[in-house]
Amino acid sequence: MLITNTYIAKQFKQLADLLAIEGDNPFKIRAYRNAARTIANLPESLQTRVNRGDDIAQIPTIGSHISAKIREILQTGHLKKLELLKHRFPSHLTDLLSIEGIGPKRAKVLYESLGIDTLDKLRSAARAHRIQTLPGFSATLEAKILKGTVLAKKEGHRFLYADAEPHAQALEHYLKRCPGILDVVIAGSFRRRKDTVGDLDIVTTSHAPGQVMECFVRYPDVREIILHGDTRSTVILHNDLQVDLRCVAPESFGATLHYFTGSKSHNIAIRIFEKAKGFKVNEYGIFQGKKRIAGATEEEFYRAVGLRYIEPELRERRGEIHAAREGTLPVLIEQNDLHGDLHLHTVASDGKATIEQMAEAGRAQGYTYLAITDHSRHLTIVHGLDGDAVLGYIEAIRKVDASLSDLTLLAGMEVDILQDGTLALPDSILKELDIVLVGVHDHFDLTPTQQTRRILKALSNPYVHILAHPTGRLIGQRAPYRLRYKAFFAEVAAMGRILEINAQPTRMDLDDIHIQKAKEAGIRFAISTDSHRADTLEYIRYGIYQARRGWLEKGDVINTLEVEDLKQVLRR
Ligand code: DGT
Ligand code: CA
Ligand code: CA
Repeated sequence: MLITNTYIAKQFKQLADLLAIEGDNPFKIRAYRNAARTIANLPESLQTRVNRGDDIAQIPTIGSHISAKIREILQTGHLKKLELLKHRFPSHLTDLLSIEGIGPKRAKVLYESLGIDTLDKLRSAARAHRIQTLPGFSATLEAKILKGTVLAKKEGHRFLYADAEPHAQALEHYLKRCPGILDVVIAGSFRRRKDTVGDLDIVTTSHAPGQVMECFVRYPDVREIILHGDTRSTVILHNDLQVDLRCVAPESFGATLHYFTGSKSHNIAIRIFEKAKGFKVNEYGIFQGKKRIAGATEEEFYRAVGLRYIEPELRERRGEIHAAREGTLPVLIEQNDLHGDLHLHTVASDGKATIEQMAEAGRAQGYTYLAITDHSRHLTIVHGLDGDAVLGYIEAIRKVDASLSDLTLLAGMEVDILQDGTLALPDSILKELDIVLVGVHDHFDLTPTQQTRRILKALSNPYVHILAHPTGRLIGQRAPYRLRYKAFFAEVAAMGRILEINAQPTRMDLDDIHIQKAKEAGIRFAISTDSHRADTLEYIRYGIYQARRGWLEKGDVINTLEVEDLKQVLRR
């Protein structure tokens, strides 16, 4: 059993919190709090020291009473005294203490009079104004508590890019019509097209920043104003999304935009790099002494520091600064480069649209080909197709294809990878298909070695082209399954198999980091939407963003090929 100092410190902090809510002796409580702080900051593990025979009672603020308790934690994994207290109070009650304005006494009142024992209940009660009437509370305190709970929620919560996008666009549209405003750009992780965003950071320019602030905080979707300053304000929208807005003079626009686009590590790297040249770089510009050398545009900003312009998606300190200096930055793929979508479902399995409706949607996207790739039947996919049904399904696709002059339909399937790495359909059927995707839909928890072997075995089938949603993650819901990535990518490259970049907003799988690694290993990709409805083919842009964050160029992606060249690749 490995017991860290952080864990021990947490036990003492919880003990102090619960004793305080109970109303125990303040001196005892303070002693536990001090001990928790000391332990959290110790340079060496207490477990190591006790094993070595050190007398830990000699450590300042510890003493014999607390050192006995530390030994108890090291031996049993917990504190009996704390476990008893925990039985008396609901498990999340101490979370209330993390909110500014709530100490143990108030937590006790909230719990005993309103039954509040979680941050969610606290937030609802504050919103319903049920807190201000309690003894020892006021309307002002209630407002402060509400703010605190909203922020606490934000800390632990990130928004899917696709969920934040409509809010960002609506706000941008509103801001562009504010009096006196010149430029409006949504910067931060949103501009870098990260698959999730913590908050929105907006950079604006104006000669009258006060007016811009006034207009911003009056945006109808604002639920709370956290800060209303002269050149900077922060609000929370009704969906809990926080928005920071800054307003600067036009001559600082490029430098400010660069700073708030980030990422933080990209910024830090640029700064170190520039200090060597004797420049001073800050969010308002690049200065030599007092003289501004650059700042109005990002292009000018990069030029002044001796670098090529770096696309926002690359600003993650993953080699982009070196590449910008050497002139080896990638020419990133664009949505117009794509000629088709290679992963679509229809009513033949669990989709909602017919082949014809999907074809119509593909044409609206400007595509020249689509792969229809319904599921094979398996335990987890009840509506999938089995042996005989597949032949009729291929027939149906070919028939629609023959009726279309401007769009080629490829007959494909997404075939389940079974636990042992074999496929849910026999080769005799697979060989009838134009394109075969395989995917994992169960047994997510194999060991990395087993999972790697399982998937590689499936990919070694000569009829297989593409691995769909390669890591199985669902953002915020399911972690990726564990693989031996290095060996896996090397093998996939050697076999010449394609990895999918699945553009469903909750999947975004592969992710940016793995895309970059897989590319370095020599792998090619397909960017597809995995659409189950006709109106989600436009999700393809999320896949493009992810591909760009993974440094992909047009040549790395097979659905940038014209249909005849694609067929060549699939024929192999
Ligand atoms: P997020 O909101 O968690 O999705 O990620 P970002 O990248 O939008 O981060 P955020 O909102 O905390 O800050 C926006 C940008 O401001 C960030 O990308 C870079 C810049 N920035 C923030 N803090 C620092 C800092 O301490 N140093 C430097 N150099 N830049 C910073
Ligand atoms: Ca942000
Ligand atoms: Ca921010």
